[in-house]
Amino acid sequence: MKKVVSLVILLALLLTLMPTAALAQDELVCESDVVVQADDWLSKIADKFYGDVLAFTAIAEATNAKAAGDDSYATIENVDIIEPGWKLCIVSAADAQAMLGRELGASMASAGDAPANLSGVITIGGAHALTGPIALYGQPIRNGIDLAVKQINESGFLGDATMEVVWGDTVGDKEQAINVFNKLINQDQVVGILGPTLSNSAFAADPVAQEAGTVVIGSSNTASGITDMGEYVFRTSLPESAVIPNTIEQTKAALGLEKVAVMYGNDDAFTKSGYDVFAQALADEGIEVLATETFAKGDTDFSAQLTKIQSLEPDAIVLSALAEEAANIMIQARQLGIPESVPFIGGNGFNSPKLFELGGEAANGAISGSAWNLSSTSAASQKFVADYEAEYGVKPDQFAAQSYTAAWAMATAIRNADSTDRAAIRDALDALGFIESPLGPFSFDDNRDPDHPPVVQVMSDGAFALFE
Ligand code: 1QQ
Repeated sequence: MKKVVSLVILLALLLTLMPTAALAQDELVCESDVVVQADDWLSKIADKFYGDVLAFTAIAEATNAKAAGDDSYATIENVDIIEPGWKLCIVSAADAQAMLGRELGASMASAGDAPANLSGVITIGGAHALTGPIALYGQPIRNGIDLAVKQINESGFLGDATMEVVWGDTVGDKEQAINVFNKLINQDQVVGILGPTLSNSAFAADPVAQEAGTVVIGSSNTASGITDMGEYVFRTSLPESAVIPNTIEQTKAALGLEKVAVMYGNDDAFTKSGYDVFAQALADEGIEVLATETFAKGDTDFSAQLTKIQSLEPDAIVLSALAEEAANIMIQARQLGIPESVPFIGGNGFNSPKLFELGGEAANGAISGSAWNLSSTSAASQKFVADYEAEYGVKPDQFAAQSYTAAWAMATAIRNADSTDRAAIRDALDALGFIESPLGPFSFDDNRDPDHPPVVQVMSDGAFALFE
């Protein structure tokens, strides 16, 4: 059974069910079409088409009546009825705009009515690694948040109120993260927290927020189990478990991987969790693991592990590491003579342009599972990149895109709650629906994790390109 549905994507409108003027079938010009593959079609389609063709809306009615008909455009009133096997017609953005009668991608968030009860300065906490080695992640994260807050305030998104961030430096250390959380919650009386940078810190500090009934949104915590800490814990960062299986599948298909060596940091929640996910994904793909070597934060000499790996002649080196150790490992591997034809494959830890600054040429060709790529064609992403560059003079990285999204999610929840009550903000965040974001239409799943498809990036001449 194949049905054809015209698709004009504006996922932000999905939940509002657009009133649908029936569109004559011959008026539709499909720029391309896509067959719904699986139940998670929505996020896949969003990833592929969001921005070119914004809005999904029902075009006609009586889908069910037409369900059996092949190749006739159906009108739907409820997107939930779309099933695998349906063929969707993708119309141009211009047509989409004409059909919807408004500009696409103009507003960031699918927020409710303007808030009536908010006033003054609403304080949120920013708890990130602003100094020390982890600041290479923390600084772009801070930039993403500051940019979002500036736009939130300039646009009057919170009505009479403005949003302000009180910053605390976690230094990438879990004890510091606990101190910062305690200060933000008890002394600064923040209504919610954005942070912390590392999963390692999140496992220590998020329980403080959970205990105090204060929302915390991570935007770079990618270890398994983060949101299991409680219903006040959210994240906009795709976990390793959502990026790595896809990375291994794609690199196997493209490079014909049969046997790899694995290295991971065994003293960090993120690098250990990434390792577990890699090990499972490699097993699932039937890729042989020739050796598994470990290291610890701050190590600088990796020659013993790499010499062993070199002798085994792997097709690739799978590396679960933070950027500083990753860069040193790459440099030493190339110095030892492990050729560039043996790429490094990593997870979220690689997703910093600093990998190239620290690793230089040795970082070229590094492949990483990611949530976002700079070249995303979506309107929201391109606007974000342009705004970020105008503000800071450099291009954003994935973590900035995720932190920008987290700040907008927080603001949208405050606006929708029309309250600064911590529990009300949590509930509004839980009920967020979709917001537009650089990551694509963004929503939290039932477990408060992000729900959108991953990408695979490759470091090429100092910048991330899509791995294809
Ligand atoms: C984590 C990570 C790191 C790469 C943070 C930037 O993903 O600690 O979860």
